[in-house]
Amino acid sequence: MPEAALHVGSGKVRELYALDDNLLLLVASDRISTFDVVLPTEIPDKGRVLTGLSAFWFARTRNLCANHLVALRPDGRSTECRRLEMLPIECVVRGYLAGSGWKDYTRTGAVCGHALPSGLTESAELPEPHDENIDRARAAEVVGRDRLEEVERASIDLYRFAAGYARERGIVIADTKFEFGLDDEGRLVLADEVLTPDSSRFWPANEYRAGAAPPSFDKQFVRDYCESLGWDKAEPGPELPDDVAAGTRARYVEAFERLTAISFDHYLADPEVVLR
Ligand code: PZK
Repeated sequence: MPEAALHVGSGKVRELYALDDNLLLLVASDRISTFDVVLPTEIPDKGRVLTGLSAFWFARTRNLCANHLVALRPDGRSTECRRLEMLPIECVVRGYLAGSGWKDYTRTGAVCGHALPSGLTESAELPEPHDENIDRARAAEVVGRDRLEEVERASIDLYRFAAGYARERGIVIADTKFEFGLDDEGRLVLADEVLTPDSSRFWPANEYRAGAAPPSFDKQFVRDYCESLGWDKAEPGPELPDDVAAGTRARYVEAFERLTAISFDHYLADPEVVLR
């Protein structure tokens, strides 16, 4: 817990504190959720992996979009961020037809107001990455048409860059979610955590094929174990055995090392390596 900081918010596995009027501290815990339930067992260093990955992407996408990152703390799990006026929309970009997008498509032939060609299969790569979540008409009412266009452009540019980069390193980023805010001058700023396994769907590229649901890069052991128990996916979730927790930690570390090409031990010794 940071000293002399006001707690201003909680996510499922993260906490947000105010350091002063202009600066927030975002802290990623080692908690893990599956099927929307936070499990009682932590995954050691998961928060550090996600914080390091997010900082890595912020450093590499500064030319595409300004972001809120101010500093990465030596603990490797906390970042100081500029306090913004957040836009009340979530920007989901899908490059592949998976999860709720696939479900919507099978029912309606469209995903959140984007009509798609007929005959697509589960996990099919989409002809164009689509930015969506709430439908666009509603989003335009909330933030204005010009701002929405700016957010869509930024989201798709960020996704294209990251998905291409990850694909060369053996990871498919099937979809991802961005959150944006505005600074004092009304400039668009990328916020929250970005392009992590918690904000995205990561698949191992060598196991990807259209027509099936590929395994999750990070959570597959946890999902398989939970399915093997016949757990009803209601609270409380099950404890994870040591081998499942250790295997899952290894997958997070592997995602970090593949994407950054930096050893995770180096990150732990000096988190700022991801910014250089
Ligand atoms: C902000 N959240 C969601 C994220 C939580 C809650 N830079 C910013 N400025 C102002 N507000 C936010 C941010 C960011 N990021 C983000 N809520 C407010 C959230 C993580 C943990 F508890």
